[in-house]
Amino acid sequence: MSNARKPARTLWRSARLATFAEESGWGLIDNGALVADGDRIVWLGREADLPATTLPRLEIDLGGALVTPGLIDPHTHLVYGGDRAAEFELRLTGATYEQIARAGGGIRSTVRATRAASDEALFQLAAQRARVLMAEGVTTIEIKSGYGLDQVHEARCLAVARRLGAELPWSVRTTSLGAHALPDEFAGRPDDYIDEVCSWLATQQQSRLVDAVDVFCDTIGFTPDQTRRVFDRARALGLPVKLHAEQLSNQEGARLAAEYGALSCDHLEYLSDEGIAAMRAAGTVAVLLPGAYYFIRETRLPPIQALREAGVPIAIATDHNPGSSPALSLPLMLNMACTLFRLTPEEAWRGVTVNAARALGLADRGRLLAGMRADLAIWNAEHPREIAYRFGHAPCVGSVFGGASRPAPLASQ
Ligand code: DI6
Ligand code: FE
Repeated sequence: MSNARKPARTLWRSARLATFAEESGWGLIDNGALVADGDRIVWLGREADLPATTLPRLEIDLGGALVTPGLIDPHTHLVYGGDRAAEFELRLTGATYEQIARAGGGIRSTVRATRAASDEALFQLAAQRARVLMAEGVTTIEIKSGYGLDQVHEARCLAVARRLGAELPWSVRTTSLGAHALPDEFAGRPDDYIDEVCSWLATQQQSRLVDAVDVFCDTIGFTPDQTRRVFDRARALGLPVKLHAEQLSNQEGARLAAEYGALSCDHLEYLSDEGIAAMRAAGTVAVLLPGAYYFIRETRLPPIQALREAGVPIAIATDHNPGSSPALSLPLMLNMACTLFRLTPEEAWRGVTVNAARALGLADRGRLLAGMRADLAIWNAEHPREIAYRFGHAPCVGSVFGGASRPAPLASQ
C-alpha cells in the first residue's frame, strides 16, 4: 500500500520454510525463522542459528506452519462488468466458445457491460475478486485491460487496476490489451482498430497506466501482422510485451513474440517446436492457464514435455476472466496444472512463485531469500505438495505483504 507506514522489524519463528532458493528443489528449512525489516527479508534460516543481534520489534510464533513465497498470479483480466453465466449455459446446449464469440457474444458482451459500469462499480467488483485471491495467498497480480476497447474505457480499466494496487495490500502490474477483440464500431476494419490501439499506448505510458503490452493473436483475435504493429509501437516506447499465443490455433505467435524478447507467451496449447525453440532462445516464460483449458473443454494439451526438455520456464496463472476462466483460486490452478497438464507439484509451485515473477519481469520476489520482498503465504500444511494435492479448499491461514501481516480472513471483508 502506497501510504502504509514502514513495517516494524519482525521475526516469524517456529516455521517450516519452502524457499525455492535454488534452481531446483523445494529449499525446505525445518524449524525455521525469517526476519523482515521494512518490506524486505533480512535473514532466514534455522531458528537455532538466529543471530543474537536480530532484535525484532515484533515476534510471531507460527506454531510449525508452512511458509512459502506469496503467490504471484501472472495473467488475469480482473477488471470488467457483468458476467457470462448465460453464455456458460449456451455452451452446455452445444454452442462453442468460438461460435459465441463470432456471433457477437463472448468478449464483446463483456465490453458492453464494462463500458456501462461506473469507475467505482468496476473498482468494487474487482476488489471483491481481489480479496478472494488474496485470502489464498496471492501477493502480486498482473491485471490486463481489454474489456474497454476504446481509448477512454481502456484507460479507465487500467486506472482501476492501478487503484487496486494502491488501495489493497498487494502489488499490481498492469498490461494494456487493447488488441483483445474487435469492437463493434470497427467491424470489418481490424487494421484501422490496430492503428487506434497503437495510438493510445504513448498516452497510457505517460499517465503511468501501463507496465506491459499484450495482444490476442488468434483466428478470433488479431493476425500476426497486426500483432507485429502493436509490438513495434510498444518497442518504440520501451514497453515490454507478452502474447496470448496459440490458444485456439497455431499462428506462430510465440515465434513472433520471442523476436521482441517477450516476457511471456500465454496459453500455448497449439505451440509448435519452432515456437518453443524461439522462446527458449529469447528467455520467454511459458504461462500455462489450466483454468481456461478446463473451462472451454480444450482437448489439445500444451507441449509440456517439450517445454520442459527445452528448459523454457513454466508459470501458471488463473487467467481470471468472465468468459474462459471465471476462477479465483491460484491454489486450485496448482492442482489443475498437476492433474490436467501433468506438472509435478514442484513445477506447479515454481509456476506461481519464481517463474511467475519472471513472467512479470520482477526480480525481487518469488523466492525466500535475504534481500527479496517479504511477501509470504502461510499454510496449515507440512509440505507445499499438499496444497497442490488438495482442491476446493486451500489451507491458507495468513499472509504477509511487504513485511506487514495482512488482515485475515480477507475474503469476508
Ligand atoms: N483468451 C482467453 O481465454 C480470454 N482472453 C483471451 O484472449 C478470454 C476472455 C473472455 O472470453 O472474456
Ligand atoms: Fe487471458
